[in-house]
Amino acid sequence: MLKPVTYPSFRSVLAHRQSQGKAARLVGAHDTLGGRLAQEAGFDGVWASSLEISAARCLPDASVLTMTEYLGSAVHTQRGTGIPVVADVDTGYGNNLNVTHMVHEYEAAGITAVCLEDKLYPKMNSFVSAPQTLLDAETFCSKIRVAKQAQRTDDFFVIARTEALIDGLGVPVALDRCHAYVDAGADAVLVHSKDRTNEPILAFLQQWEDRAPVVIVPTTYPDWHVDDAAKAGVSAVIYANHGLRATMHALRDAYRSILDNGTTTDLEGQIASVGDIFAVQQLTAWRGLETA
Ligand code: SPV
Ligand code: MG
Repeated sequence: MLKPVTYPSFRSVLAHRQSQGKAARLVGAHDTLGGRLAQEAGFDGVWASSLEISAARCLPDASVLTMTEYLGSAVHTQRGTGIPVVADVDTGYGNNLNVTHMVHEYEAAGITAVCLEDKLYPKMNSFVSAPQTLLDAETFCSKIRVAKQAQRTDDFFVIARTEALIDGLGVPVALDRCHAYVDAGADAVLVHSKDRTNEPILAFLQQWEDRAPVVIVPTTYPDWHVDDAAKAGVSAVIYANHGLRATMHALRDAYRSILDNGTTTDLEGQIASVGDIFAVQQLTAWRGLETA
């Protein structure tokens, strides 16, 4: 029987992990296959990463793609995946009007959580050495307020992401902004950092007093064990781009091997079988429809 894939909301998954004293773990993806493999591995959710979605088209993560294109990737991922997608919606694609439209569209399409960041539109990926100028805090609070007003169900979850540390403004500014974002209605905050250690995040957590769940993206401080992060007060950890990076490595190795060896014999044991592909396609169930 082929039924549409069902999935819990991000809010319920986060609450469940919190009740276990654990942090939710999410991994970046840009398509259904990535989402399905994340689910198969046991992740709690999928991050519909703007970096991955744009890189999959060899475009910069710089507000080049449109909301509709990001939405399409997030929705394809969610439709085939039994864990919730958290959509990285960058700056909300413009001003309050764009944010409102974005929430209407994402929620109607079945996405249960979005993450809005406090940079200027158009934004540039946080790891690029380029100006990472922030929107003033009150204007961003206004975006959070309209996002929360626009949602149809109580379940829809809005994460407010501050880039204060990315912009070099320090922990006190990150704290001030996150307090203001929670006052404006944010369901959680994401504190991004490109520091090589977890120190700024730890300093943030020590002063945060658990006001709302804290989400982190430990790309540049990869050695912080998820359980230690949870003990320090982190509610969700996003491994934002590791799937894409693993894919690039694997494809390069496989393509090189084919060209260098002149056959694919060496590769056969290292790549998925065609049967494995049929399995993710649920081919047997689909073929059953031919004679149903
Ligand atoms: C993404 O994965 O698109 C993110 C995280 O927003 S980062 O690339 O670190 O900005
Ligand atoms: Mg992004």
